[in-house]
Amino acid sequence: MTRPPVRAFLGLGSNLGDRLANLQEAVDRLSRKGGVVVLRASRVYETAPVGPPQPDYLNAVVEVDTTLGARALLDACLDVEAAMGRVRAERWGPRRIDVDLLGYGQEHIDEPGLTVPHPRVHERAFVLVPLLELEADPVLPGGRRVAEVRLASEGLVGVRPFAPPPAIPPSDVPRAHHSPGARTRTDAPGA
Ligand code: A4P
Ligand code: MG
Repeated sequence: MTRPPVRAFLGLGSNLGDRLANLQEAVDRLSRKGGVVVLRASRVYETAPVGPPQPDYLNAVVEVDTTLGARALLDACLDVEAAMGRVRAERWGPRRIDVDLLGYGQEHIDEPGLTVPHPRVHERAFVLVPLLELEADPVLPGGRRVAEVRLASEGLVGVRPFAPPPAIPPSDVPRAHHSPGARTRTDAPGA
C-alpha cells in the first residue's frame, strides 16, 4: 500500500571544497531517491560557522514530498552524505555536506538517532532564514511558533545571501504551492 506523501524540509550545509557544487549535488542526489520528490529550494546563504573555528558555510533548505517514513527519509539523507564522502570526525566540525531532517509533516519524533523537528532549528539563523523562505510557520521543537522565537544575541549577523536557489531536477509529479524567492521545478532550466 502506498502511503500519502508527507511534506518535509531538509537542511543542507557545506563548508569544504566547492561548496555551491556540493549543495547542487546533494539536491540532485536527493531527487534521485525513490519516494522523494524535491519541490523547491531556498536561496543559498553564506553563513558564519557555529561551533569550532572553521571555514564559512553555504546553507540552503529544500522542501520535499516523500512517501518514505521519517526514519527512511533520514537514512536517505545520511546516504547522500556518505555517497559524497562525508567522514564524521568532530561534532559540529567542517564537512563537505551535511543533510539534516528539519521537519516531517506535523510530526514530533524523539527516538534514538531520530529527533524531529531537528532540535536546533529554532536556534540557528543559518537554518531559520532559508526555511522561512519556504514555510511561513514551520513546525518547531516543543511546539514553539516562529513568531515567538528569539534568536541568540548574534541574531542574523553572519547570514548573507550568496546565490540563487539550486536547480531542481525535473520530475513527473505535480508540484504544490509556490512562494516568491524560492525556485521550483518549473523554474528549473528545461523544466
Ligand atoms: N539525527 C537525529 N535526528 C536527526 C535529524 N532530524 N536530522 C542523528 C539529522 N540527523 C539526525 O548528526 C549526528 C546524528 O544525529 C546523525 O547520525 C543522525 O542519526 P551528524 O550530522 O553526524 O552530526 P553533526 O551534523 O555534526 O551534528 P548535529 O547535531 O546534526 O549538528 P548540526 O546542528 O547539524 O550542526 N554552522 C553554520 N554556519 N552552518 C551549518 O550548517 N552546521 C553544523 C552542524 C555546525 N555549524 C554550522 C553548521
Ligand atoms: Mg547533521
